[in-house]
Amino acid sequence: PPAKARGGQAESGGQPTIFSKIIARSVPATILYEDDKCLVFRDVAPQAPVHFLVIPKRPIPRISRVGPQDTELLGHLLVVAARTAQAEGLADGYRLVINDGKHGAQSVYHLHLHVLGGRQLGWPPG
Ligand code: DGP
Repeated sequence: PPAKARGGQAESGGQPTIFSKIIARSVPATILYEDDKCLVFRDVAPQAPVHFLVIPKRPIPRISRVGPQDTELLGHLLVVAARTAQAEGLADGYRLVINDGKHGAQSVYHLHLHVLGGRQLGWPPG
């Protein structure tokens, strides 16, 4: 069956996620970029030849929870995503995805941008 045919996980109430452990380096990841506000690392279950995640260090659980105070941070994540895509050689294009909640098939409740590329992607997504 396609990955995530069962839908996403329910949000579990502000608990730290595996991504907090990746930020703290207590869980290993292949890190592509880091600064004081964000971390970029390869997805452990890549859905394309290039698949990495851009996360804020501050653990916002999901995109539907952001507020006006997050505007600058969200812009920064997009700029870092685009710069890292360029560094990864995705000159023919790529896709940015943010999954939100159950219907969005979100499984980790620490906001993250997926960047997928390196092959022709289909549209619409499942
Ligand atoms: P989402 O379904 O949008 O919440 O995506 C979560 C992504 O996180 C999923 O593509 C797999 C990835 N992921 C989950 N656990 C780990 C991990 O421990 N390490 C890394 N590198 N990626 C992970």
